[in-house]
Amino acid sequence: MTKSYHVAVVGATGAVGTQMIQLLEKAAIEIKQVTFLSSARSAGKKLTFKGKEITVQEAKPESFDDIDIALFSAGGSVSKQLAPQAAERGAVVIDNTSAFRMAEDVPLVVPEVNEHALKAHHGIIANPNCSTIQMVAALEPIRQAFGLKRVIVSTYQAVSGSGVSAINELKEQSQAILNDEPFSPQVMPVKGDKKHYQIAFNALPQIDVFTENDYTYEEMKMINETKKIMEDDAIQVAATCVRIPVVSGHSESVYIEIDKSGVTADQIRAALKDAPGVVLQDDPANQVYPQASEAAGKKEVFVGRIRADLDQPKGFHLWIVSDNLLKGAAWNSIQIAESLIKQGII
Ligand code: NAP
Ligand code: 3JN
Repeated sequence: MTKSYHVAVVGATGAVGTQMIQLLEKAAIEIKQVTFLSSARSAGKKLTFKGKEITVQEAKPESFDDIDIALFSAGGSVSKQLAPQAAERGAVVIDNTSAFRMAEDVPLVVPEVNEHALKAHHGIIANPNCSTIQMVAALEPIRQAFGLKRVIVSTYQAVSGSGVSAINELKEQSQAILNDEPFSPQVMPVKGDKKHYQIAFNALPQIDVFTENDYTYEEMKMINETKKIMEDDAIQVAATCVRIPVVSGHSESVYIEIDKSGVTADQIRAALKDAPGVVLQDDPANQVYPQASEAAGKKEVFVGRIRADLDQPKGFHLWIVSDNLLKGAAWNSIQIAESLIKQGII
């Protein structure tokens, strides 16, 4: 008999939670019941799932008593407080926040890269940061074929990565500027940081707050998470993360150095051509390359602009684009849930 699952979405009213609910409707998961959780602010709000109205409830430890799979995307502090309680009550938690990503006993999983790591879970599984996910999904086939020594990435990240309030700020600010009206930044670059700057018609080289080494947390997440997912601390990684006035779709300019000598750009393309979850869009003569506006709403990671470095024989440049709320967050979480079921882990 097919097993069926009671699935909870924590942060159901948010930018990521909304995508999770839509993807759950079509997921390869037999769902017997859903529970949608938020803060007290949205408790009582009605959401639709497969045509039925579901009332959002305030997330509390008791909310997880009967839950099989709990998808968390309500921020790190909510996960720190409630994810261990949910796991203790028997749920398998798939957590979208950075709260447990670097914990030794928590698998950090991108199914196309390290699906095997799921077997070692102890109740909590971490979903990586969106910018990391799309990068490692595209680089893993190259690493498998030619080895990977070094990665230098600059990101061009959409505001939806900062939640519903950031999307609203970009739209309202753009309108105000076009109408020649005054505006006052309240959210970007980081809601909780001291200063706020214009995001419309601008580029902000700050995502998340700064750490002691002058990298931001977003940059350090990319660096540390890449090594953990690829299970190789020797890979050299540097990141510069930039917010741009795009609603959906993160873009990344990525420079890599591989281990093997004598590899051509065509061989890199060949390694990516049939890679799972990856779509090659690389035809400069016909101006074909990935764009955020085209990747938005799609689950795949798009790769193009592949070229050999002109000075470093083992160096290559790539342009990697994906929908940050789908493969970068909600879709990767659903894939993890589907993989747990497929592997008989839950
Ligand atoms: P958002 O649009 O601001 O939504 C936040 C959600 O969390 C809302 O549903 C909110 O409910 C809920 N929430 C807030 N405080 C809560 C509390 N105390 N208890 C229960 N629920 C609470 O944010 P988002 O963009 O969806 O992101 C949410 C989190 O997901 C982020 O903080 C981050 O940790 C993670 N995230 C991960 C990635 C990734 O790279 N994998 C990308 C984006 C976000 P109300 O409606 O009641 O306020
Ligand atoms: O800004 C982005 O494009 C991605 C943001 C992700 C994010 C936002 C707030 C808190 C995270 C994350 O997933 O790393 C977190 C967090 O949980 O630390």
